Amino acid sequence: MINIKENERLEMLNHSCAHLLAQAVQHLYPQAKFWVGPAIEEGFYYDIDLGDEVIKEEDLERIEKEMKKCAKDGKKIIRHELSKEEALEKFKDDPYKIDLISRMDENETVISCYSQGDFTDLCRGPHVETTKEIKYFKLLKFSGAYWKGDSKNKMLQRIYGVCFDNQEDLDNCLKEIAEAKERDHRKIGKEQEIFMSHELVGSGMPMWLPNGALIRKQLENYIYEKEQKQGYLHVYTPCVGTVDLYKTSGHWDHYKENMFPMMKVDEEEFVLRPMNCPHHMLIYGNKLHSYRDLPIRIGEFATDFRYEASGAVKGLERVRCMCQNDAHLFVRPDQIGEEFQKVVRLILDVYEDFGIKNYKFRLSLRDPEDKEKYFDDDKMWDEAEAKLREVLNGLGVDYFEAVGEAAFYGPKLDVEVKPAVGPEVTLSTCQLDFLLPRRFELNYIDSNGEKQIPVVLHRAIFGTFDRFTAFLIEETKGVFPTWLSPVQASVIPVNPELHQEYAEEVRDLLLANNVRVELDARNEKLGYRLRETQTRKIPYTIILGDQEKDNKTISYRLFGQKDTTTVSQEEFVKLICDEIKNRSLRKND
Ligand code: TSB
Ligand code: ZN
Repeated sequence: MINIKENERLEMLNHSCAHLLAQAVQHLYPQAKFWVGPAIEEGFYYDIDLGDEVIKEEDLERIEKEMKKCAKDGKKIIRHELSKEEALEKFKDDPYKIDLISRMDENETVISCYSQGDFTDLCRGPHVETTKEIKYFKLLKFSGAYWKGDSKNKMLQRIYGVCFDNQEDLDNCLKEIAEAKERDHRKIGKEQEIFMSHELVGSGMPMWLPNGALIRKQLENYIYEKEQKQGYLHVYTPCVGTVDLYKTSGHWDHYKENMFPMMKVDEEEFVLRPMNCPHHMLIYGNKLHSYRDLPIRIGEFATDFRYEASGAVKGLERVRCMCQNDAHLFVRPDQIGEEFQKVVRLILDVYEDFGIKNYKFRLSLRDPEDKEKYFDDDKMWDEAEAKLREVLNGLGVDYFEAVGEAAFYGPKLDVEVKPAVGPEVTLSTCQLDFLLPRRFELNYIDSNGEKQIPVVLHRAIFGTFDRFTAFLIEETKGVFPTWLSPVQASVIPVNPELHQEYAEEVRDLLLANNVRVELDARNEKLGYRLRETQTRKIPYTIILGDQEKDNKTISYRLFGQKDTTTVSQEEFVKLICDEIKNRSLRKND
């Protein structure tokens, strides 16, 4: 998908198109007041106060028509400069513009406006020369958006659109948007009955349906095996903790706005936990440790609750109740490099197993100026950041650095992926932490019998099962590898009257070999039943007729393919079971 912000001409054109949108809206809704209308990566938007009016789907077309009319007039887009006083006077009836002007920098003595015909907007520019240039555009969607993004403020109407220099580019972009909508995990998740939401459970609280639960269980088994092989110790802990626990960890001071409010039970003050680190710190502290015992890797598939803004929650990707594939690795300072390297290798290994190629490593560092967010120990930060860089360079992986994105307790490596719709999100993460072990007074006994403080690596390979599943749905477009498919094979007797018995024999054989199989002996046409295996994206369709029955063979088709292969029962069982056991990617990928 093209990034409008990376192309100066397109950025200017989209910004001008936002003004054209505002001009059209002003014609159609004389009460309209305008907040801001920037160009964004996907095009542009404008936030508009329409009084009590709420934009509806059919309004977009009407506004678009008016925009075309305004553009045709071919009015020149003219820049005027005003002093701050003049600007305040000119826009005195518009509280939004007054707000913008009064917040402008002291040094900004000249304020610019752009006019096109009967419409003037406060704006830094630049813009195209005439509205005639704004020809190939489309309004895409609308949503509510709180003024300044604050839910205490008024909800404005946000209208999105995109603009290009020619029809072909616009068509391509619209095609990509349509494809992305098809891939959206919320759409596929519904069609394939993976998850559902219900207002009685609450927003950001999806429920995993049997198909989704099955996929999640496979993911759990997969990563559990990998972690066991690397010596992780898995635990179960409660999804609540006391306020004091989170005061000890520092989350109460640094993370409170992301937490659900406190609840009182008897004399104890509880919170739903947003993170599992404090519980794992206590588990480490439950025993004495020698330097020889380290690293100690405590893992958990742990449920967490976070307050995410209602406008931000999204399907399984951004939820308020999530399950992390979490672990905390307690290491000696001399083991940081090796342990961090192991985590990065595990991430690479897992992504390869899933065929995931579209991701970026982001090394998140502190902002040395921000003494409030980050604990104040420059030496520790510098050493930690250098260590992570050294490992990444040693492994030869590509990464970019992001200043100011570190957690309050240390620098981290994040894996960034782009969902079908919306901005990039973090999947895997590995975070170095010098602070929590101190706060929990953790230690180990070194070779001289002295107490030393361990370092902790927080890491989540899948991130959460929720977000990883959302991403996997979009990556695969719902065509999961056989080992993850809720139904792995569908057995279809050509004529149920003649072939049902043999079909049942084949189904039972596969069931006995732990294949998730269904028998479709419904009294429906063969073509109809075959089509259904395709819409349900079932990996193997087994078609059994006279020949198969007489020869005790199996004829199968892979999802998305027309040709049929015939093999013996033994061969088929081996073929499908090997594919499942090896967790192979789809053959036709
Ligand atoms: C890795 N304490 C660490 C842990 O030990 C931690 O909680 N890190 S985190 O805050 O980055 O969260 C871990 C992962 O959870 C993120 O990388 C991201 O993939 C996932 N995640 C975070 N917020 C959400 C959410 N609202 N919905 C779904 N997944 C989320
Ligand atoms: Zn943690």
